[in-house]
Amino acid sequence: MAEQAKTESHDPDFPEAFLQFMRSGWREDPLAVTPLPEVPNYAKRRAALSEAFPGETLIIPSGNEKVRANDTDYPFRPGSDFFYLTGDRDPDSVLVLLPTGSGHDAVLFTRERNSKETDRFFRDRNGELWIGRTHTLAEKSAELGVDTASLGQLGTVLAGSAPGRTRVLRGLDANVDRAVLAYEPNREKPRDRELAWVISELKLVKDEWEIGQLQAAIDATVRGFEDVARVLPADRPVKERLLEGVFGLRARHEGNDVGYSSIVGSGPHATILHWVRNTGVTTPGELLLMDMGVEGNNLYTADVTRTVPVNGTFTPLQRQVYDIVHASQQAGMDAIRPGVKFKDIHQTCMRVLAEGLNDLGLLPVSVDEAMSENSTVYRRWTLHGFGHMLGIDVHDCSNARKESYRDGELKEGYVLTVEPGLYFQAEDDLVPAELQGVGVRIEDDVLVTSDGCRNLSAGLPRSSGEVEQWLASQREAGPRLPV
Ligand SMILES: [Mn+2]
Repeated sequence: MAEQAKTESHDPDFPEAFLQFMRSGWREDPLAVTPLPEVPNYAKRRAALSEAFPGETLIIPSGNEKVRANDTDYPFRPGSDFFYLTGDRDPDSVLVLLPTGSGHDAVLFTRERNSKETDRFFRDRNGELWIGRTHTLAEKSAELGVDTASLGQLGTVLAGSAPGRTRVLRGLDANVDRAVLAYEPNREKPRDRELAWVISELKLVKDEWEIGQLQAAIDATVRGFEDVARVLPADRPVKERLLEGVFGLRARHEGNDVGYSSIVGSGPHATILHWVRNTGVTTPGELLLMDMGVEGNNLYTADVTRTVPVNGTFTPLQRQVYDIVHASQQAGMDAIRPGVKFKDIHQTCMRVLAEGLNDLGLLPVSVDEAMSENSTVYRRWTLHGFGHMLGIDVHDCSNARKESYRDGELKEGYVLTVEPGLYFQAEDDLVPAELQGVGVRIEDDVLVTSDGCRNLSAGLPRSSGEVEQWLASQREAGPRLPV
């Protein structure tokens, strides 16, 4: 990228003649802004939050850019809760809900433009000459349907906020955290954490618009998996990063990005839950596990995993392991409906896995004993829970209280993953040699409906036979670009 125009050793001087010349002769074209169609959603969410905390000031920051090196930053993504309440994508912004007699006034404090009126236009790293046209406060207000104010005024507002009547979503913006000291007299009812969990719990039930956003991200993810299957050779190795890159192209082209670092695990890498280095190569005869999701343009993400036999056909033992995981996933999906406990879905999935491990002759104790709370030895090979909430975050609603999530009941409108797996580490001497280095996970995204659930990622095959047919037909169709 270009070097930044600020005072650094490699910067050119700014002779007065040059400064004078740069200050004149620019036209100012207005930005055509219209309210985003999703503006009512954000207003509705702010109203729900307002209702939960009458008479209190609520402060929700977007977060700041993080330096990668020198003048290069990591790509910025707004804080998920901030985005959920505003739709604003800029760093440093802060949403403040100020109490009024009847509710709250929402004000979005945000950066002013570095427009052509000041030298920052061409000298500042955030000048518009460097980063392109940004919104005026009025333009941002019109687009997002919320009052805006200059970030420069935020300090006064924060300094005036009353302890005991103010809550901050902490951990996002160190300046905001410092400006508003925590006021937590009651350990049982931590005020700032209560704000975090209330927002998380507001996010549990997805409305029609959100379900549409998730479905679009999942549909793009289905196409991304197809793209990958089409370039995966049956008979020779390719780099895991080729597959990561092909999926990433789909994600950038159709959405905002990938929703999390893609896991492309060939052979024994499939047993490493967070294998994101993707430095290996595929091996015909082995399995390939891919956990990848497109994050859509409104930041809702898919989270899908498929495990495929690289050469096109499962060996009998690979198929046996795969079919156990598939049966576990199906049992979980069959059990999902409103009123069922999240925990019970977990137990349902895990019991099928434990029974499968028993069939494989691996459990050192009976299935019942393995499933008892004081044993759980089966977990050596299952490693993680059956799933999690999905939304703007891949692990959505993570600040929800235990009683409304892990220990709670499912409700209509929840979207969650169902993703059991079996993992036999390469160095596990308690499993036969042919199982060492075998990992299988099948992950789908489901919507809880009034009487069950709907698989939003049904566009991809799940059973072993269907996976083989799908892989064959994708290969037959041949490689394609997203356009
Ligand atoms: Mn997942």
